[in-house]
Amino acid sequence: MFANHVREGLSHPGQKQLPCEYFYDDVGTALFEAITVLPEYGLTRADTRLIRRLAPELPGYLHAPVTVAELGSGTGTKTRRILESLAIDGPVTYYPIDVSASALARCALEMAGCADVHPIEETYLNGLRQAVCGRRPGHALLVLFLGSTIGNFPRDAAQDFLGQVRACLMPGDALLLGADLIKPLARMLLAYDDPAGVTAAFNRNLLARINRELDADFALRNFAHEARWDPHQRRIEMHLRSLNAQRICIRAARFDCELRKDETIWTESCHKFHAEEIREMAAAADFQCRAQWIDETWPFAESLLTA
Ligand code: AVI
Repeated sequence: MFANHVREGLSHPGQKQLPCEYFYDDVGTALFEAITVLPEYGLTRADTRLIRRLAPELPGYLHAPVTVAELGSGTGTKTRRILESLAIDGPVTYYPIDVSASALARCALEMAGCADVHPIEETYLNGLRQAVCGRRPGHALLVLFLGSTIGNFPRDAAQDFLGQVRACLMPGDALLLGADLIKPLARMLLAYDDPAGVTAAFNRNLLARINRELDADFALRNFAHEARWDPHQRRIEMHLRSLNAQRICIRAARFDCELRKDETIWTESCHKFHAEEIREMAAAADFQCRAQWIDETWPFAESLLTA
């Protein structure tokens, strides 16, 4: 699978690309955790601040008892406040959904005190379908999709994804969606090109992972990290720019990749939103936006969308 995706992406006509979901091996996950505490990357702190603010209000929008399913839970750290707040009105069942078994194991340990935890090691929608099958009769389902992961989808895929989540839900269920908002350009660029070079290391680790897992010979020092803003698509793009003409051998993919000097490999898109755009996307997916909380320090929105 990984080998096929790498071969396809690097032989893509025009712009070479690699899928961003492969950033998150153990090293990539550790580097991402470091990104979340960088002073230049305010996104995760804004998400956490908003969750702290909205958690006490959430039960007012939902009929207890509540089952919570979190898409891409990781270790679930941010979710504790929400579970604790919902647990005031009765026992909460929590389905953390993630492809990382180690993150789910930590999550199950840490959340055991505030909910009945059932980890699901799956992709988002497959996991959600499993959680829906496991929901108890009479429970409202609250789906969490935090951290602006929606921004890493192409815009049309994000819209489609919301529609697919909606199709899993029943009236009275809800989706809490976190999305990063458009802010001044310099601030957005610095968040993805920090002076300490953590994001650059995160980006280059994708090549290091290909070396480790697919027996390739990328020389990481021959690639420069680049963050660009595309004003039409309203997204930061991360690229790796080849500093010279080079040929890379990826043995396990039975593929040789040729790069020209200054040619780039596009590794990630991070779309940014206007608050009203999120409400429009929600409406187009047949959700109603019941509430929206916005962080003023780092413009970021948490939207509660009901089915
Ligand atoms: C996971 N995701 C929301 C992050 C983002 O900001 O789009 C991934 C990331 N890439 C570079 N820095 C952070």
